[in-house]
Parts: sequence; structure tokens; C-alpha cells
Amino acid sequence: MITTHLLPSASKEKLQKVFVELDKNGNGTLSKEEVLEGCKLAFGSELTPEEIEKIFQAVDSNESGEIDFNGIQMTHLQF
Ligand SMILES: [Ca+2]
Repeated sequence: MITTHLLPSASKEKLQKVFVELDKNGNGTLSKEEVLEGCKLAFGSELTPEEIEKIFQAVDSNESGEIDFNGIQMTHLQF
């Protein structure tokens, strides 16, 4: 994945930490609820349902309703 190489390793590590923290049930993917709750805690900002939908549309290419770590890296780059 190209985006992986664009991220400095430090921020990738940080991102992975955030990802693990957001993944409350530890299944390796993030549900909409986990992203919503996580962003509130991590960034102090509450995303609107529209913003969550946008993120999932961009990241969740197979429409599983969950996003994985590769997906969240792409999301990070769009912020
Ligand atoms: Ca999860």
C-alpha cells in the first residue's frame, strides 16, 4: 500500500496506538461506534454521523461496516 510509505514511522506507530485504543472489542477492526467514541476521547471532538459516513465511504471499500488499520492510515492522511 502506497500510503504506508508516505507516513513517517513515528506517526505510524502513534496511529497504531490510537487504533488499538479505539478498538474496544479488540477484533482488529473499527466499527462506526468505535470510531465515534474514539475520536471523542482522542481528539476531544465529536464527529457528526455525516462525517463518520464520509470516512467509512472513503475507507471501507468493501462496505463491511468496519475499517482496518490500512484504512485508518488513509483516513489519517485526509485530515
Ligand atoms: Ca472493534
